[in-house]
Amino acid sequence: MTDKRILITGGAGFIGGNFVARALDLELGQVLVLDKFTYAGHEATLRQWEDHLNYELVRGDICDSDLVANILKDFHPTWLVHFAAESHVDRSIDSAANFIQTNIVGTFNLLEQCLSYWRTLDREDAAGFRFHHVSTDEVYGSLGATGYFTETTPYAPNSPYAASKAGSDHLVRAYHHTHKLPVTISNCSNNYGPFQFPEKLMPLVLLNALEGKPVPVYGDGQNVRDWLYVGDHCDAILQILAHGSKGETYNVGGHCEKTNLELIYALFEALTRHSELVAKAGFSPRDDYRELITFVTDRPGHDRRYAIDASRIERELGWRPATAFTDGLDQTVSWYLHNLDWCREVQQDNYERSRLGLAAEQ
Ligand code: NAD
Ligand code: TDX
Repeated sequence: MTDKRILITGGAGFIGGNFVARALDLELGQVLVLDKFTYAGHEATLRQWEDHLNYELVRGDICDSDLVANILKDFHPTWLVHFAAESHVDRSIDSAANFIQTNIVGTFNLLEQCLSYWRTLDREDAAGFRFHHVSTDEVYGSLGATGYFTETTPYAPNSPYAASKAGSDHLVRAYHHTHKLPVTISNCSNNYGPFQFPEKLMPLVLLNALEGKPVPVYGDGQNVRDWLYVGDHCDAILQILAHGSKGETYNVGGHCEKTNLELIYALFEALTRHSELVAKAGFSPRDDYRELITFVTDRPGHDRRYAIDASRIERELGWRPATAFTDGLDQTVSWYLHNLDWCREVQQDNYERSRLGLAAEQ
């Protein structure tokens, strides 16, 4: 057990929820989650920790200055790990206001409050404090058939989501450059694994395939993403927090480029490997899941290819993705098949919200 005090924003979401589990399993210290529980935040993700002595939860908005200031004063964090965001590209195309509010204004508010807090710390605590900002490869825009995003690739965000994340990255960088606030930033590729809300490609395909529903493929299905198992992303963040240089950015990726169709076919193969479990869960295993594929209208402005050059974090911090793609897929398929109650609960929660007209608000 170490003595870290870790404030985690967005800990009820996909990657944040996995990070909470990592921090508690590794007994890093005390964990406090600050989450607004939007449609993407789920009690079911954090329920297992409710009685854990090293875990606390505050429901609230990162845009609320008084709340954030009070949490910082009372909890006295050594690390703040900032996951909270609106994260789904399609939603940012439908309506971008929440993305600007949470991703830009919310990050600005956290920085302002952290700066005030950090200035009250004694020399040793101030030197040890870290604000880690979790960002995305989407800020770099789209690649052609060749090349990789490095930490010096110029920003060229194409979706309102990517633009809002780019804005937040610039603010974080500026608070270090101007005020010397000890920040680090990671720009990571597409994550997959347990607790991902089924609006994102991987869990959506999985659940639709199990239920025999159409699997929607945008455009020609040839867009390329670089896939990383979520646990490996959490480990990269921990390495950066422990050993990264203040004010620096680290690209994180899986060396695992797949077209969307390749990814979907690989998922179907994983489902076939798990046929027994599929049947046990009450679904009919299919001979050929490919017949479910349905090509639909492309996402407007759909980035063609993302691929990360992660050589900096590998060279300087010794991090490498530890989970082979097939192993990660098997773990993910198995997790969803063993956690269908989680899927039903988060889908029901989302259904209730849209019925009550909350989706546009939160
Ligand atoms: P997610 O949508 O699953 O979870 C976001 C969480 O933030 C939810 O729990 C939500 O309730 C919370 N939240 C939203 N607005 C809030 C607010 N105003 N105040 C407090 N809490 C709020 O997101 P994710 O996929 O886990 O992504 C986490 C972070 O990682 C995001 O910043 C995202 O940009 C980044 N990222 C994601 C991926 C990916 O593949 N999912 C890849 C690279 C980077
Ligand atoms: O139904 C679908 N059909 C489809 O073809 C969905 C939901 C997606 N797609 C395509 C669009 C993308 O090319 O699959 C690819 C992956 O889509 P998403 O799961 O929506 O992820 P993406 O848009 O790549 O963004 C993700 O990775 C980077 C996360 O949602 C972001 O938060 C992260 O920053």
